[in-house]
Amino acid sequence: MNSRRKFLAGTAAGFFGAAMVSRVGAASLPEAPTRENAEMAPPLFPKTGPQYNPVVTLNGWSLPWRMNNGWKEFHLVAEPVRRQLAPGMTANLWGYNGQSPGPTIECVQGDKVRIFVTNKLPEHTTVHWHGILLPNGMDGVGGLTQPHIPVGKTFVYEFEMKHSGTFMYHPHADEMVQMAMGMMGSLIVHPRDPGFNRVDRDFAFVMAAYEIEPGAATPKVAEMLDFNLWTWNSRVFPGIDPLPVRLNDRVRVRVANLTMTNHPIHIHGHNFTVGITDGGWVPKSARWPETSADIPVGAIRAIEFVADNPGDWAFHCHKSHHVMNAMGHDVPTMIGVDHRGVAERINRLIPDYMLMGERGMADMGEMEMPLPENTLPMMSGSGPFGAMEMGGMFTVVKVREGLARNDYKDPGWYKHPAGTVAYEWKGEAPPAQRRGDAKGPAQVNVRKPGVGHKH
Ligand SMILES: [Cu+2]
Repeated sequence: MNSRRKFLAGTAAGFFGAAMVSRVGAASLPEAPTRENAEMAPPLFPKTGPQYNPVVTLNGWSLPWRMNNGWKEFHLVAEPVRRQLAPGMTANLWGYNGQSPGPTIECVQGDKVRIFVTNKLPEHTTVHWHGILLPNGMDGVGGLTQPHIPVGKTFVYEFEMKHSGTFMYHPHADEMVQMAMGMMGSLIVHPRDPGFNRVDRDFAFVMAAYEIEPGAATPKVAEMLDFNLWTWNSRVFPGIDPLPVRLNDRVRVRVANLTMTNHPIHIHGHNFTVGITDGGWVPKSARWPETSADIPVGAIRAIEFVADNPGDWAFHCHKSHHVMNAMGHDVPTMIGVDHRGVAERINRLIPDYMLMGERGMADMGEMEMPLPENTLPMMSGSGPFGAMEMGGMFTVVKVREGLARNDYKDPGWYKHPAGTVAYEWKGEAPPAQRRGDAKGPAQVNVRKPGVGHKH
């Protein structure tokens, strides 16, 4: 993280003009820390103000803040960013403070927050605080509750965090374009009592979908349904960090959905309950066990479980097309079709042409196919047993004994105790018995149905 001092100095004339920041004065505009990479930052423990148990943002970070006369002050800068979706592909997005999504904002119930928003986009914007109970004029709906933030200007939002939970922020200005470009972030309000529903590891991410044609870098913002990159915090597998957790930790994963479709988020080897929605905490008596939680569009669910089963557990969206990268959907099914020689003949005309295999598509997980610049294989990632044939909204929860309390480093692949891995049957296969084999062709008696049910 480096500071934005250069930017502040370079634009001082336009930036510290009379119209902005009236209440607090230009001199007290807080720094806007920025970040250039997609590495998962360690939890940001509070140095001042009420204590809380911070979250860890998947491939992201939390925005530092400062206290000013009882107000917690943050500074978001809306701006074009470059985001690596996974090694091999970088997208031109819009985001906040150097990255898309923007940094996670963490505060505590009862906090008075003041959020400065500077607009460095090529068009106007606003910020809406999704799920927060606040005064109408702070709600961030351009034209309805405030004038839009013009290019180059800074607006100030001030409100008290009345209830704890999991929320998000995103523009309510040219929404289709600005959200399709990646403008969003998590907003966490911790309970006043740090012991309330406490967990040992608390993760957060926002889901976004992009349509970026192979070889391009800027999303097609007019796309409504046919996206080819399904992301968690604007990353796709194998670019999404694993979630390392200590055996028997209480774990929470807060998932916000800003795509155009629902995502059934599924975990292996454990069951969970939904502990929070964007409306608040779910009472314990109203929770039931699940292994998939469907997260509707524009909604948030925080799942909670005890990580009592050691291993590397798949954690993914259960829509099979959402665990693929950059795939075209107009590929014909070739299973069972003998098309030997066809691909070779087409290849003479279109050198990189490839057909779906007649045995399925699994071969593509291993194949080293030449790809255009700046795109990702549809199925990729390799594990200790070979190709994982995944992409998109997929990662691994790594449950391990003996991790240190705040150790979020990847512990590597799970070492299975002897005799606990599925194995090949090497005995003799019994001869296949077919129905009727013993007596020759089966006899079929057909009887015409009569009137009524007697016959
Ligand atoms: Cu999905």
